[in-house]
Amino acid sequence: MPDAMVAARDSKAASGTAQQVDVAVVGAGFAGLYLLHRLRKAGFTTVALEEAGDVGGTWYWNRYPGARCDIQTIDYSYTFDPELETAWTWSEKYATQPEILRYLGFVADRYDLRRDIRFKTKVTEAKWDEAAERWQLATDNGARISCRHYIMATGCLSAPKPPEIDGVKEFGGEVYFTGRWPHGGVNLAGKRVAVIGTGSSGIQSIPLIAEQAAHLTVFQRTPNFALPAHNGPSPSDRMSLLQGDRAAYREQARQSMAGVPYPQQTAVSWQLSDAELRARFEEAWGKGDLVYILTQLWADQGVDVDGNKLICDLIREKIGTIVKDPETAAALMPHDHPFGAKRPCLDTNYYATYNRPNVTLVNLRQEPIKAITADGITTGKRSFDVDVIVFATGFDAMTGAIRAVHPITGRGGKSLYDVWAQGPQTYLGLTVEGFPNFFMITGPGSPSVLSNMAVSIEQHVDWVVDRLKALRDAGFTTVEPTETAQAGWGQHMADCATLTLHRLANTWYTGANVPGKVHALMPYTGGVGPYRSICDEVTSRGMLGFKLTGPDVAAQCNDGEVVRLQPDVRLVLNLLGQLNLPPIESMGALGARAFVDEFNKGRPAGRPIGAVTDGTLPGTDGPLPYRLYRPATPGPHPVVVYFHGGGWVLGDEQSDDPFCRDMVRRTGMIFVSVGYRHAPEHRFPTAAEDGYAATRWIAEHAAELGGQPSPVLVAGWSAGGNIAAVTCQLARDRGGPEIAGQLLVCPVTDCTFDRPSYNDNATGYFLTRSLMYWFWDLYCSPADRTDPRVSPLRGKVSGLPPAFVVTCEFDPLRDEGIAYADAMAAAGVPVEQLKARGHFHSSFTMADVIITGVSGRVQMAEALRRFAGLPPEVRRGDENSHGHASPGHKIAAAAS
Ligand code: NA7
Repeated sequence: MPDAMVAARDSKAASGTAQQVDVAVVGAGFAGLYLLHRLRKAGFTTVALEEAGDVGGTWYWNRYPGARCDIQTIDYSYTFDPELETAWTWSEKYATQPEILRYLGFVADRYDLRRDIRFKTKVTEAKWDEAAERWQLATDNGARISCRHYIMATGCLSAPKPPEIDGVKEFGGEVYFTGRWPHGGVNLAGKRVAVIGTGSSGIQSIPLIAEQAAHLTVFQRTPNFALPAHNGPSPSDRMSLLQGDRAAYREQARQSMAGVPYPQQTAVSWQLSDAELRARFEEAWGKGDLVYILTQLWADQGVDVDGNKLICDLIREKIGTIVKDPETAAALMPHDHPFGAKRPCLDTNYYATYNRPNVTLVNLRQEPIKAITADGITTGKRSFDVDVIVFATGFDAMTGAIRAVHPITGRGGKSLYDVWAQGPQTYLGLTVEGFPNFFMITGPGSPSVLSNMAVSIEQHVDWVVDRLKALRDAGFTTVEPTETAQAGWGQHMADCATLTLHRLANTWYTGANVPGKVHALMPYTGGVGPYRSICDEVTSRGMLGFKLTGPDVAAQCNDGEVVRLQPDVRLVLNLLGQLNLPPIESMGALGARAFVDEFNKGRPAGRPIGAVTDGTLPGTDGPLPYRLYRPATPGPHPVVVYFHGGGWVLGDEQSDDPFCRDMVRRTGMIFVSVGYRHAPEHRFPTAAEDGYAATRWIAEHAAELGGQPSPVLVAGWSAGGNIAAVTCQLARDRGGPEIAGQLLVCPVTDCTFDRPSYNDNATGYFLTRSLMYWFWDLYCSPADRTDPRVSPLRGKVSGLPPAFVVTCEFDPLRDEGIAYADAMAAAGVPVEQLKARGHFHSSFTMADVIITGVSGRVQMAEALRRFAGLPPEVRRGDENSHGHASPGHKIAAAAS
């Protein structure tokens, strides 16, 4: 039904005076303005409803002293129109609030946007009208609105949080909120001022308030990490990059993780000397750039507590050198969250402000506020008489402006407030199941506040408007995500969250700042570039996860989850895909070995452990090399005989180095990685017999190797898992050695290729079916393949040591691994299985690359320790590496 007809019918049904538009937008900030511009260009009739008296969104309201952006302004700008970019020049590296507001006004004028904005108008209710397939909006100012699509461009930090402190109404002095600062400014000269809150708003305003006030008392609940902004003109290196190739600069931002054009850092902290770590930190500290220091120091800084703690210690050291009073300095040092897990701040003279004689810091952790009285603020220990209280207490972030502002009622009378009672659920952070034709810009589930908002906003707006255009052109009138797609996005969000350290902090990212709010990490942590590619994939796969309907077209629904891989697995596979590598099996054995050597050089070096030594052991036909990995803790340790992967053809005793090191740290055991001989030079049963002979020798010489005497344990990955499994069978049948347990990671266990995982994952997940065929052909003739020394599933599986069997969802070998585990269990062997969702064949051995593999390796290590009769916990012996120990640090125990 054409919109005009619907509109006519609807206006009779609802209100004769309803304003009829295709799309209604709430908000006239960065997102609302760009939406208006794009929608208008796409031929949609629109109206934007804005509570404020003018454009600007958050920059209209946040006028407190010192308010500035903290992403460099050249990056915090619209990029959709190159002419706009050259028509406006920012005066500073970090523009002030008035300048950003002027910019948004300039944009509104340039594109004549104000004519479609109803200012001083608040939506009081939004209701989906099922019959008309339109949203009906009520406002507090002027006509109702009937629209086909309803888009919330309400920002993430626009609903100020109440102060939650008793007695605010009793206070006789002036009260201000940083998020609602009076437009005429406030004269604080000569006054006794209290600031409550030390988030970004507090940290930006405190130095300026201190300059004006007779006395300033800062009430701090949680100290925050703040870095000097070193504001001034835009840095020349960034400017020349931008001006050198503007399009490339902008594109790099769009594909980056945070929406600012910085490359992905690859060096890991444990590869750097203390001097290099410090030099990198000092450089970042000198740059005054939040995104730089959050992403460019070392690759593990945002994903690993140890890598992160190095930065925390260095910042705490800086605070200690700036702030003269040791007690104040100590109170200002954050200890309860990793750097970056809570929004760090950019400041100008923040820490130095505490050296002023007219500034006092009150540590609310030691003396919480009891009440606000007529004269001031009373803590558990004392009273402070003040003339002015400034609440810099933050916002009901992400959901506040959507959930609580006005009732939003979707299909079947469902209220968004209720639907989100247990935390926000969205598809792509843009849409919600049960709420057709409803969109959010930078909603919960989008990269939003963990990114450069300008870049995310443009991406969201472009995606939404392009979709609306395409749907209109195809005759669809409603679009709504499916339950499956939304649940899948929730799962993907959770998977992404396990990668970062955000889970270790109580912040407004998780809703922890609002009493009673459900805790859930709300922004998408998977990065701006990956998010963009996911949105594009949704489109290219026929609006995957959306139901589309229209009066004259058949309904369409390509249901499904857009991301089923773990986020880091997806990134790795995409990178490998972009390399366009020839199939490994086309390289010949020597070429393939050279390729794997080269490939392995690109991995982060394994982590430091106690010692790594190389040696040889006597095999059946001569010496076999081995590499021994020893923990940093005092021995003797249990010994694990390890067999590397590589399809019996590739790899050597060093090729699973990062995995072995990681497992040594987690198990506290010695790993002896055996250099068994390879095909095609040495075909079946050489690898199996070498594996068994090596295990026998290692068990007999365990004490000489610094290990505990027998029993040993065995472990292996892929073809190495095959050798480990075979070794257990041979040891059982040939009179030893005694084996305490077996860890089989994605093992080859059988010679048939007809299980579903071989078909489901035949291509696209690095280990392909064709590569497995090649491995088998090089190692073993068809006549030998049913021999249990290569197909242990065909052998006797009872009487084997306890086993921990790991299989990965996207691995051709998945089903034969499960079959082997099931068969052993059925035969009475104690078996535990880890069926790793979203992982691929190499997930667990790519230690320090596939971070989502950590929990799996933790489980593997615990299993090995159980097999050896040890308690689950392990002292890694390197907690104090780099001399950065911090006893009592809450997150120390949460090492990844
Ligand atoms: P934030 O970052 O949420 O900061 C609010 C601050 O107020 C923070 O230090 C809070 O401590 C503190 N706070 C909140 N409620 C109370 C009560 N009841 N008592 C004492 N202290 C309290 O908001 P901002 O406005 O500073 O910054 C928001 C974002 O804007 C910022 O991250 C940038 O993205 C721009 P807490 O940490 O909760 O213990």
